[in-house]
Amino acid sequence: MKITRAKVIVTCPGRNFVTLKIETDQGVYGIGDATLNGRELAVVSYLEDHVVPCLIGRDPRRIEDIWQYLYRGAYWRRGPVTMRAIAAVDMALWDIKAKMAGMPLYDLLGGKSRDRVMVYGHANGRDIAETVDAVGQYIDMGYKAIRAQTGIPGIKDAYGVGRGTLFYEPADAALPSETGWDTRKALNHIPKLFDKLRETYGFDYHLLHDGHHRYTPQEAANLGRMLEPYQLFWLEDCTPAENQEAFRLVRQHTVTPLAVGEIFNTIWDAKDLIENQLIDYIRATVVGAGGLTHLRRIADLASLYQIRTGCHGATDLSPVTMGCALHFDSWVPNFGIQEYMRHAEETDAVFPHDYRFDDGYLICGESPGHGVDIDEALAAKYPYKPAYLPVARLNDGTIWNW
Ligand code: CS2
Ligand code: MG
Repeated sequence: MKITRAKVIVTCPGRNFVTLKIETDQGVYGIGDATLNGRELAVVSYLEDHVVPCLIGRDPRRIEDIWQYLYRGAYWRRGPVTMRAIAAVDMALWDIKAKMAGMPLYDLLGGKSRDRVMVYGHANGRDIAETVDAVGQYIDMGYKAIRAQTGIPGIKDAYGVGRGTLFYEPADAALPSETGWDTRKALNHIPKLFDKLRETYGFDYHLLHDGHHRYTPQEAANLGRMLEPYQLFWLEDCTPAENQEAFRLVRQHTVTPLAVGEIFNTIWDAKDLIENQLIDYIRATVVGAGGLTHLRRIADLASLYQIRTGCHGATDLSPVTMGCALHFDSWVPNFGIQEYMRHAEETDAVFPHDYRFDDGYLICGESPGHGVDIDEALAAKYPYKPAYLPVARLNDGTIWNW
């Protein structure tokens, strides 16, 4: 069996997505996601110019060998562009193998460990009252877990607050828009949001919050401690993780569960965090961390320390990643939760898929493969539109972590 063609499809049905389609001499094809929000075309070139020529003629059944070939063979290991390109190939190859076996992908991974996948949605508002309302709407839709973000008085476009209460799309401008940040104001405001949420809805729902890399370790420890009475499911990205050791200080001072990893590319980004038990949830996902082949390794390492998974699932990961993630989530023994921001209707139409939402859970489809396809004719109607993530500045103009 041979790979005969691999094609990169760029489309913007509401937002930009990069998709890889691998075709074989047996008529079976596979689909992979290669979207890197704000740097999409770098991955397109990496795939078209440097990966596709190496794939033609290879046996698509040799997933592990092709993974190692692309990872070690590049010599320049790791990084978001390389690992997204490898992830796209990996997803497409698992899709092909599962289709050939006539099995849903989870069966090939080892079979289902659960019937349904608990997801969390994003509730946000310009102020506490609006966010409390938005959380209520999610509860009404059946969600058991909700991430809550709010506008903060005195901060221009605080992280996580979108247009309308249910949708949030940060990559909103042809050049990065400028937002503000003020840690003092945030530390004063965020606990009030969770106080109100618990007072309004009680303690039966899981609540989550994303710090989006804004706090120093000491500030993060302080926030974690202040949030303890509200028993969060997790506090995410409380401090940047390039220095994994930074989480030790946070950990020493709070029992609020910690989650990190949406920008991790490999197991090496998480190794110290996991082995030193500095986190509770690992957020690496299929497209970010080298596909299913590599994500499995991260999850297995995490399982030794009772650390559970919480795959990134924002709208900048295409339905292809969501489909793969749901097969992974259905199988992985140490599953925690899956993030689920709903895609726009146009996105869902371009990527026909067989997963579905039901009462706070996503249910993985049963069709052979990962269950997500691309409608190429429809995709062609939505040409690429440059869109960047924002930047953040402190009051004195200093660039901060967005
Ligand atoms: C976020 C994302 O989903 C999350 O937890 O941190 O919204 C993130 O900001 C985007 O994926 C960046 O594109
Ligand atoms: Mg996040």
